[in-house]
Amino acid sequence: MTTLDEVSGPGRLAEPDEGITAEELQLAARNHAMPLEALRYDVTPLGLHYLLIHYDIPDISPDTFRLEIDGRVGRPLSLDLAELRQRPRITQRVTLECAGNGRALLTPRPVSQPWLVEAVGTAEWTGCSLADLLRDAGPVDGAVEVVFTGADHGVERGVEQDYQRGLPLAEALRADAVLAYEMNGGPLPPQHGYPLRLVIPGWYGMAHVKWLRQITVVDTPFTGFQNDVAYRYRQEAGEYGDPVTRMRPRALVRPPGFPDFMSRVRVQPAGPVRITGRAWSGEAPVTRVEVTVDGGTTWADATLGVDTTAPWVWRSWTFDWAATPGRYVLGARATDASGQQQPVDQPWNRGGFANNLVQRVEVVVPDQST
Ligand SMILES: Nc1nc2c(c(=O)[nH]1)N[C@H]1C(S)=C(S)[C@@H](COP(=O)(O)O)O[C@H]1N2
Ligand SMILES: [Mo]
Repeated sequence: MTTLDEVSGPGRLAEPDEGITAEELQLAARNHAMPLEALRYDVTPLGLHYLLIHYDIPDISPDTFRLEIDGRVGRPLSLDLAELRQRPRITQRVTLECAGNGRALLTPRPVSQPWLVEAVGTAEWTGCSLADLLRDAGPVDGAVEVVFTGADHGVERGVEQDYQRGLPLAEALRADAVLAYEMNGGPLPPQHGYPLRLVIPGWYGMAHVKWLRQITVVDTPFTGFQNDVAYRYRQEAGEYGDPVTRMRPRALVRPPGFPDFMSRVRVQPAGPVRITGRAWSGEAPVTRVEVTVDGGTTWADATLGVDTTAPWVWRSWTFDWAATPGRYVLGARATDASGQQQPVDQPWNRGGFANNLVQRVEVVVPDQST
């Protein structure tokens, strides 16, 4: 091996009958999803929140850690952890979803982290205000974007890089953008970005840069790999495509009854059963959730919970079902205030992003006569 291209090939689509590869399994074992039964919690307990790490978890010493704020600012800043903690604390409850959620269910399948539907979680993020820090540094006239650099390093499709994402300045100045050093009331764990990460509510996961070490204000749009190459909606390999930004609406059903070990098909005793789940959107608040028990042929409205604290937090819903013996395919679809609704046809793109096709939960209600 003499060039990076030899270890890091181009993105590809699976062949028509190609099963999940050992490389996809390797990624899936590192980056776990949220078990669907955890939809019962308003705030996902640590360890049950999904995880996505492109390279390795970096080794960062809290004693030498510094956050640098530089670029097109009047007063560049350099802060250690104690100085970050001295700033006013803010807490935001935020639902995070990986942009690749749903990828492995696409046909053809883009070969990458093979998510099904459960790459999601909701956490309470505590830290200091990004907007306040940026104001202290003073972006100069002409500043358009802010580039966030992580301490993790790797190679992706032949490009060696630190994990970096650019964000429009107006988004970075939102009052709810957090530089988080705590998760669910405890220290930020290594896998979620210790000691510091960005949380930018409403956006798909890739924007929430972990192991954040540098914030650079720039006066031209950022053209780094994760913005210009990786996270774009494209149909053809050569296309530039549109950027992946906010979460599209999605509802998930908490699978009822109990599972078969291998197939995960649910066994639900006959009788009345309350189906529950969560729904979210990063574009606009969820306004409606409908449930199907016949794989999408017919729909009925669910009852939305009143627990929403912010538009970017998943909302609970319930649906009362009279289960009679038979086989069923349960699913739920969300609609948000912008009028977006989950599709019944797969929204295919080459990267396998934002596949919010309605979930399919197979349920068997056995005959009670034994
Ligand atoms: N530095 C850095 N930040 C990162 C990533 C990464 O690999 N490196 N992965 C991103 C992606 S793709 C997602 S979906 C979220 C996942 O956050 P979580 O692991 O805390 O759930 O982190 C984002 N931030
Ligand atoms: Mo992601």
